[in-house]
Amino acid sequence: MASVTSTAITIPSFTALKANPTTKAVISTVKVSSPSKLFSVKASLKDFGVAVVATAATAILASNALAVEVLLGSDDGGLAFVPNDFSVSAGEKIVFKNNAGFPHNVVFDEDEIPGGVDVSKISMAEEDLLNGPGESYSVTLSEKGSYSFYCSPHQGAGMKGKVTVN
Ligand SMILES: [Cu+2]
Repeated sequence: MASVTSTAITIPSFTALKANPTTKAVISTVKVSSPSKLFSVKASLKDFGVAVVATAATAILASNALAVEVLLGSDDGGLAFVPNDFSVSAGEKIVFKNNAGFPHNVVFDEDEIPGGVDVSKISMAEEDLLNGPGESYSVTLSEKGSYSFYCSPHQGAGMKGKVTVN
């Protein structure tokens, strides 16, 4: 106990001790030890997030070799998928990449995909957005057939597309 209080007392806890000397014992055991635990939890979460982002970026770079790229937003700023009607082979990766007019996303229409395909496994969530230049979303479709998709922020503006998997 003695070592905990001597190392963990910080300026905020000193202020608390001065402000309320009658609860000195409680403050020194509860208030002093919990902030250091909070800090360590925050630090490890932050490190974890950075590691996940780095891994995702590496995976995208490594997998671009055999991929079809679809631009999100045309070069002139139009709210469109470019191309908006295309074909891929089953199992071929499709990379949707922010180009202009973002934020965009890629949501498949559950009523216009082959039967048995789980729309939640191929779509971004309606509320998830690609906000920055070059950000991308990749999907691999293994069931043959026709799939329709749209960008939820720009669906009303006609940002829709179709892919045929052969
Ligand atoms: Cu969009």
